[in-house]
Amino acid sequence: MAATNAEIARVLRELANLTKLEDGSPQSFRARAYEKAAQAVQDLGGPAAGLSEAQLTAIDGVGKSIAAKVREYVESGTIRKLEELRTAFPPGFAELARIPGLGPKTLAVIRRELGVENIDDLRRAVERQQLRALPGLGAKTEENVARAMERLGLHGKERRTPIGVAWAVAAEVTTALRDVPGVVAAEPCGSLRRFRDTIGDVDVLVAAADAGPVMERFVGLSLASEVLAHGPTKSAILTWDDLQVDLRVVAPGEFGAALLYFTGSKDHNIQLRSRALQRGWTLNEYALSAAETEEVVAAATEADIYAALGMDFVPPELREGIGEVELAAAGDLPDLVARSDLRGDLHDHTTLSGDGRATLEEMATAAADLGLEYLAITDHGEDLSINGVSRDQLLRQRRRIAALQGRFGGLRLLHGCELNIDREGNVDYDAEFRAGFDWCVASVHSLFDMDRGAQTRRLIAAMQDPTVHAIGHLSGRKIGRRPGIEFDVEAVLAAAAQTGTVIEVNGAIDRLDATADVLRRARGSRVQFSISTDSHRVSEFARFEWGVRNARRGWVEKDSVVNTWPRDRFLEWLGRRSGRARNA
Ligand code: DGT
Ligand code: CA
Ligand code: CA
Ligand code: ZN
Repeated sequence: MAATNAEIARVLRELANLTKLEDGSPQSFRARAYEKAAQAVQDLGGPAAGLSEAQLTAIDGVGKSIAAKVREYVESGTIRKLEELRTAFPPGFAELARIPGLGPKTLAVIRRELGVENIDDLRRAVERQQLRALPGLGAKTEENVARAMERLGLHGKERRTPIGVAWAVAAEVTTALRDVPGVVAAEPCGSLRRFRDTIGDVDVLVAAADAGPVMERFVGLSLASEVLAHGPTKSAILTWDDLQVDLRVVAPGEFGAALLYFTGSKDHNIQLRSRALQRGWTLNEYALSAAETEEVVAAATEADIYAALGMDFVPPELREGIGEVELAAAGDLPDLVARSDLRGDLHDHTTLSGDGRATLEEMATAAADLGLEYLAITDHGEDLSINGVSRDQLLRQRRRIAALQGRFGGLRLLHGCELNIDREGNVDYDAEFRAGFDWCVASVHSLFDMDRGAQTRRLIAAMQDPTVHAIGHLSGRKIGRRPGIEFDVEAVLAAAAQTGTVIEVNGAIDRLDATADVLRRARGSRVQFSISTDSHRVSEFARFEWGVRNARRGWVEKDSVVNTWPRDRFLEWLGRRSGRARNA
């Protein structure tokens, strides 16, 4: 099978990360070129593997030398330069670059002077206070590194990987395995299928009569840096990101039982097993069967097993053993939002924001192609230092939107803005100017370290502003890189309900914000949500899937999500809400 675009992009990103180490600079020009090319390949309409070197070079963002490397990868399954870099910087060492404060230069010093090659070495060096003695480091850096390691969950067996990294790995593995002759299904399970925001290891389950060819393909994958186990039906590899992938192959007739078992969670499984026992049955990874006769009651699909246990099907995102089993038995599960329910997107950027990569027309065309009924263009407010937009630019954009209205099938364009919440909870421009927008999202983009009380006051003040319709990415976290702001969740949710401010569920996979934990705490309240992609390029509309999964994990019901509403209902609600704001 030819390499997919995602696989090629993954390889180019690895080259970028290793090149930063080689060049001793996070700003490395060559690394930036690899990153740009990775994005270009990922956004490509057709398969990059089918293109000649000349055709690859013609892609915006792909130069001649990278085009040659892509061809080398497609033809040989690897790249000489990459192999060289992998030898120079083994996976455990490259992973250290994830820790804020440890730039390529510092890492090189730590390696040379202390022999630190991986996270365990680093932890020991920090414990022995060896970092502070090195030239240019000091006690402060050492403390920052220690704190970052703890925050990122980077110690020993507890180490967890951000879901975005694990998701891409699982997609590459399942895509490759589905291509093996005889494979009936290949699905990620475990915490990834439940959509936890960090992943211990990736579990993949395959249904096939003959496991042999699947195993061979798996241990030969180009993303495998090491084969940890290679058995007849069970294998495990380590990726270049130092992430473990467990593979299990089962007979198609047992797939449901195995999927249920390996999806977990452990608590959910334990509760299902005790329900089975009450009925004189046993439930394991092979089947639900009669305890005495071992006659199979159900095994082929998860739905069969739940039905036999007298329960509604429990969506994977709910399987945490926190009440979902009882509710499923009573037929009372929440009516979770689904991807097909979404009819609009309420947080999107264009090239007008410095960080947007698609024009207004390109965004509108893509949204219309997706079948969306409304799209809010929300470029950055002027207070965002690098990417902010002036009043004049916004007024011009408003006129362009008015002129384009009706040109994209049934798509209604809304003119909006992503405002910045300042220290006190004030937002950009002035109230009168803001009242000219159809839709305003207000987000925290600064001052992540203020205390809990100050952050809570700040969020609530922004919600009380009548021109603010929604709060974007509530905590501001970046999974695995930056913790979110701390705030009083109950108070903020109460204010959202009271002011009628929508809480965004941001679908960017490194954000997933509001978090599932916060969303669950809104259960039974009147808080309303939006599931938004925060797209900065056309390909990012695909983030809907992640936003929906995170919302489902947070028990969010369909009707509480305002962008599931048909256009007329949404616009009518928006009109009433904005009218109230004007009279306030
Ligand atoms: P992770 O990898 O830490 O993010 O979390 P999981 O949930 O993926 O856990 P993992 O990889 O250890 O195991 C995958 C699933 O297999 C787990 O969710 C449920 C099932 N499982 C594993 N070990 C046990 C066990 O000892 N008892 C039961 N009932 N189920 C288990
Ligand atoms: Ca796992
Ligand atoms: Ca596992
Ligand atoms: Zn933002």
